[in-house]
Amino acid sequence: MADTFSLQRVLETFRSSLTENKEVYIKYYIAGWKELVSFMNSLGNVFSFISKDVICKIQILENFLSGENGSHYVTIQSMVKFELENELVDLTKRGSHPESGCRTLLRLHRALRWLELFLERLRTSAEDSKTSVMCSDAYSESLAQHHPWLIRKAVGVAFCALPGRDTFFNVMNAGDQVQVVALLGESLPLISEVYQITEDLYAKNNLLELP
Ligand code: 1PW
Repeated sequence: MADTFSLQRVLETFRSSLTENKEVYIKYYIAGWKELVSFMNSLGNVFSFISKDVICKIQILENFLSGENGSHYVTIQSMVKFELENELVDLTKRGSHPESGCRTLLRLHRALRWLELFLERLRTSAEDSKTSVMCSDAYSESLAQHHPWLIRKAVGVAFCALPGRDTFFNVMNAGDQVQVVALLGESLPLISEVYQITEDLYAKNNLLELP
């Protein structure tokens, strides 16, 4: 994992994650998340409880990928097919498969929607906009609906400690604000496409509410 975040690399990993027939490579999906973790880490310690959970989920998926059934975990599509056909997913209550690939990836998938909404707000924000407000608005619209009260509170506290808009733009490491905005404009449709493909796949298989 590189320590210095670069928005350009996020763009590249999400671009690499799409196969020719629009499936999603788990390897690159994870790589994209690793970049985002390094982004969160550069925003300060307040985000460490959030990045810890993401790192843990990345690790679960990496273990599947490098495990004996690794060949079934090449794309999200092949993972869903493999785990469902072999009854490796707890569908209604956590039981014998509490950490399936499907439920683990679903958590990252929901968080990706937050990220997408937040980056879109950042991209179109005015100079005096507050990152904490953009972050929490994006959060309420997406991920918060899947989090219990305690987590929502803790996430809210982390948002309050976020650095300002200028720092965000600097941390993205992609030139001046005009260049960052342009790169965001290029990255967001890709992130959004990966999100939508996953969403449709999960919806089709009734997996959007996995416990
Ligand atoms: C500034 C850009 C940051 C974008 C990264 C977004 C990551 C959001 C992750 C929030 C995690 C909060 C703490 C953990 C909560 C877990 O309970 C939750 N995990 C997630 C990723 O939502 C649900 O996982 P669980 O408990 O069902 O295993």
